[in-house]
This record gives sequence, C-alpha cells and structure tokens, in this order.
Amino acid sequence: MEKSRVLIVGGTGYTGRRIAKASLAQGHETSILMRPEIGLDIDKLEMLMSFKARGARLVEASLDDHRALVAAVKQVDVVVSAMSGVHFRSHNLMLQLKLVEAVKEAGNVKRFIPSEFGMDPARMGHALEPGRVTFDEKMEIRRAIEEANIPHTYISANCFAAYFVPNLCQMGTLLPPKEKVLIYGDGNIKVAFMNEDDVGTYTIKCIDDPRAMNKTIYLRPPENILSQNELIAKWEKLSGKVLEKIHIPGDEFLASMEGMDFANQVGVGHYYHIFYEGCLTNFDIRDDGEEASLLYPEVQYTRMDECLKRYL
Ligand code: NDP
Ligand code: GFR
Repeated sequence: MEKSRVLIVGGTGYTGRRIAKASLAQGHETSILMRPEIGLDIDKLEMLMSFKARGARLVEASLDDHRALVAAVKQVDVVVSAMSGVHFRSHNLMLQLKLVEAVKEAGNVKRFIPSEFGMDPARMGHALEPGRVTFDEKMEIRRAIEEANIPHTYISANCFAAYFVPNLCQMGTLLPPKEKVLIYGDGNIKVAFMNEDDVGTYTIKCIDDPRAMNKTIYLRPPENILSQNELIAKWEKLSGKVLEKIHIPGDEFLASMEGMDFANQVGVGHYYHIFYEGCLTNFDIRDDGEEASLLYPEVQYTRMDECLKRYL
C-alpha cells in the first residue's frame, strides 16, 4: 500500500512537532502548514526550516484563508491537527472549525485527526467548570467532523509525561519536588502517562490503519498505567531520597481553585477528574475504541523510569 501524504497543522507546537517528526520517520510525504502570521517568530521559522531540511514540504496558508487552506488540503490524503488547546480557547475553536470546513470542501481527505491528545472528551460530559470548556470544544469539533462525514481518528493520549511525571503530578511546576509532595487523596488512583514522542509515533501509525477508522485510539500502554504513589516510589528509588507526603482530600483540592488564574482553575478541574475520579482508567475500551500498544506491539514505548531519569 502507498503511504499516505500527510498535512500537519500546528506543526511547530509542542505536540505537532513530534507528530511531524514521526511522519517523516515513518516515511510519509509530509507537509507542514506555514502560517503567514509567523511574523518575527524566529524559533518557529527555524523549526520549519529544519523540518524542510529533513524532507518536509512547507505549505503556506492562513487558517483565515479558506481558498488557500482548501488548496493545501487537496494536495494530501491525511490531515492531522495539533493546534493549541491551552490558550486562546474560543479563538482556537473557531480556527479548528475553519480547518474542518476546508477538509469538508476539499472532499479528498481519507483521514482527519483533530487536535485532542488528552482525556477522552466523550467521557467528560460531567466535567467541572471552568475546565469543561476543553471537552465541550473538542466535542463541538467532533460534531462538525461527523456531520460532514469526514473519516477520522480520535487520539486519547492521556497525561503527557513532561507535564505530569518529573513534577510527580504537582501543579504549578515542571521540576521534581525536593522535600515534600502533595498527594491527591490516597494516591492510589491509576493514571496513564505517555511520552510525547510516542504520542507522535502512535498517531502516525493510526493514519493508514483501517482498524483506527472512525474510532478513538487510547494511548494507554499497560506499563505506563501507574498511581501517583507508584510514580513517587519510582522517583524515590532513582534519587535515593524519601519525600514528605501530604495528602489532600478532594474537596480541599477543589476549594483551592478559588483565587487562581483561569488556566490553573481549568487545571484543577482536570487534575480532579484524573487523580480523584480516575477518569483515564475507570473504563474498559469497547467497540468504538482500541488501545495503541495492542494495535502496534512493535513500538517500544517509553517507560516512566526513563522519563524520570533525565531529571536526576
Ligand atoms: P501549542 O500551544 O504548542 O500550539 C500548537 C500550535 O497551535 C502552534 O504551534 C500554532 O501552530 C497553533 N496556534 C496556537 N495559537 C494559534 C493562533 N492564535 N492562531 C493560529 N494557530 C495557533 O499546543 P499543544 O501542543 O500544547 O496542544 C496540542 C493539543 O494537545 C491540544 O489539543 C491540547 O489539549 C493537547 N495537550 C494535551 C496534554 C496532555 O497532557 N494530554 C498536554 C498539552 C496539550 P503553528 O505551528 O502553525 O504556528
Ligand atoms: C491529560 O489530559 C489533558 C491535559 C487534556 O485533555 C487537556 C489539557 C491538559 C493540560 C493539563 C491540565 O490542564 O495539559 C497540561 C496540564 C496543564 C497544567 C499544568 C495546568 C496547570 C498547571 O499548574 C500545570 O502544572 C504542571
């Protein structure tokens, strides 16, 4: 089978650059959207140029330029979006809907992967304010995709390692705690962690796979399903130091939202669902989904010890 031609939107972002890297590594003809809004962002330009040097095609179009976007989409088989989900929320929703419009009009796309890469929004109908905006917007994009009958795959990537692992799941820092660690409840709720490069690898594995057609692919490999306590124990073993543990009851953790800025209020809601409810692991994957490490046993996914070791 011919390898599909891929267009990556958001290709210089935190997630998108890893999807671009995986697409090139897996031998796909890879295009990356280069937005004229780049302005003087020299780091973004440097990254685009390094992808070009590695064989990517840079396709110029603004998300506000429907005709240029349709033309860009017509040159490929698969479109992967990794547009920002953390900042400028409503603005981002509009831009992603414009991308869906372009994919719909182009009419040639064999698979569309919207920017999800986290908790499964379809399972977050009960999510708390204000964090539920993340899931409501992702569901709105799903509705547009499904109404337009666009073939798709949704990627549920769970907790990105660099955001959750070295800090032992602490909020407000990305570095390992030195003396004490806050533990959510009893610390025994199971969470799924994913190395970000592996998110790219599995995402690209899915794009030509009929088993992933119109399904949700959960990146939830067995050895990366760990409780906060198990993660802390790994770090204590590696560092040879024992941390003081402070347990926070769920209601107290939720109450801490008051007075925080918007991004952290969103974060507290997400952390509550992940670490108190167990929303990443409290369900079985059914007919509308598959688990990535079962589909692709050949991928040697990164274990969390390896992620932690870099921070010693
Ligand atoms: P980034 O914030 O790195 O942004 C990705 C890209 O979005 C940018 O590179 C840019 O594309 C585009 N973008 C950003 N702002 C604008 C704008 N105003 N107008 C047009 N384009 C814009 O995104 P992330 O990688 O952090 O997020 C991608 C996905 O991953 C989201 O859905 C997010 O929810 C999810 N995520 C999941 C995490 C987890 O733990 N599971 C953690 C973090 C994110 P360009 O390259 O063209 O400039
Ligand atoms: C795990 O799934 C997701 C995670 C998701 O589906 C969407 C967004 C995220 C966010 C997290 C929760 O909002 O990406 C990273 C993390 C953001 C965050 C980290 C927010 C506030 C913090 O203080 C923080 O400290 C590490």
